[in-house]
Amino acid sequence: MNTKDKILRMLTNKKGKFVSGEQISEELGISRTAVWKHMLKLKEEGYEIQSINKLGYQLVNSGDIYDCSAIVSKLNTKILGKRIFFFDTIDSTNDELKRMAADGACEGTVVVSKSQTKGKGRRGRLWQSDEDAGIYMSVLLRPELAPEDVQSITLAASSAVCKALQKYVPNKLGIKWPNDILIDNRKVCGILTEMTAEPDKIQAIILGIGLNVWNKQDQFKGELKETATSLVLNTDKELSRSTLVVEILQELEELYLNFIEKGSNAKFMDIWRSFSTTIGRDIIVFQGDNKWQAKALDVLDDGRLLVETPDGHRKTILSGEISIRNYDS
Ligand code: BT5
Repeated sequence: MNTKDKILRMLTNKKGKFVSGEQISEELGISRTAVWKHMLKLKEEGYEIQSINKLGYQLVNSGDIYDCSAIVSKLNTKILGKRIFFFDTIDSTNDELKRMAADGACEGTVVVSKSQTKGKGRRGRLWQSDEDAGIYMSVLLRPELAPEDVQSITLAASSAVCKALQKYVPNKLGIKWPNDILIDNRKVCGILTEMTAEPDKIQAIILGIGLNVWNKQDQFKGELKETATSLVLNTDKELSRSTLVVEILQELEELYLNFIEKGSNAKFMDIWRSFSTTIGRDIIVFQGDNKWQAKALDVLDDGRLLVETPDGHRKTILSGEISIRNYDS
């Protein structure tokens, strides 16, 4: 962390209170003039900083300043985001992180971009990734897990996102199996989990999260006008993408470490089930060209959906699409 980011962190931690120039200069071992110059730079970047003689400096408002410093200054994690690469634009944060992973990037490396030119969903689908509208980020994980456990990571991620978003849109969030996060049945966030693995061991998981934050309804293209939504359309709380990135990473780290270190997925399975809009519903399952009806009974610990067909047979579904009857079109 450079000196300017350290100062920003001190101000952020004390938001609403003054921090004296003397304290900053002593803690960071720099002159008062240097502190003052860093404050000027932060103000140029858009931070509203009040300075009062004898009291020092106070961060009044950081609005939606979205860059690496804004994230780093708020982040309090052990591994996730210890290395962050922030882009104005990129093809896909997942593809960029995959390239970094192939070059040996460490667990917890995060790629964030303000926009994507080839944002992608599953099976070659597109993810609308307008500049200054959403969060597009990917997290590199290297757990010692078998490849079949990868779906658990998707469940942990959607649980973490819901936990982070809950305070902005209380009682409105739902998760549709396997990876859609919905507000009032419209998609606000999608998660794309990609993996490289040996037959019995995961090498790297690239966990991509796309979250609509500032989109207006008419900014969505084509059918998304009817099916997508964003946070700003559903909350009057103050929104900051850097804060949201931090909150998601912190929630994700807690669930991920609990899973990896204690081998327990109970925590995120409970959260996942509590947000599920799928369990207990009549659904239509789409698998390749096949389409059939079932009732969703539960989600198993490994992420498979347990369903019952109309003739009473129970089956599990590992991948595919579902639509919820009398709910989706
Ligand atoms: C997903 O796929 O929902 C996963 C999306 C992951 C996007 C992130 S952004 C950061 C990282 N880098 C990437 O390149 N990707 C990840 P899927 O379940 O296949 O859903 C894709 C479908 O969602 C599309 O076919 C559209 O119908 C819909 N969709 C596309 N863009 C959307 C948006 N911005 N908001 C809501 N729905 C969208």
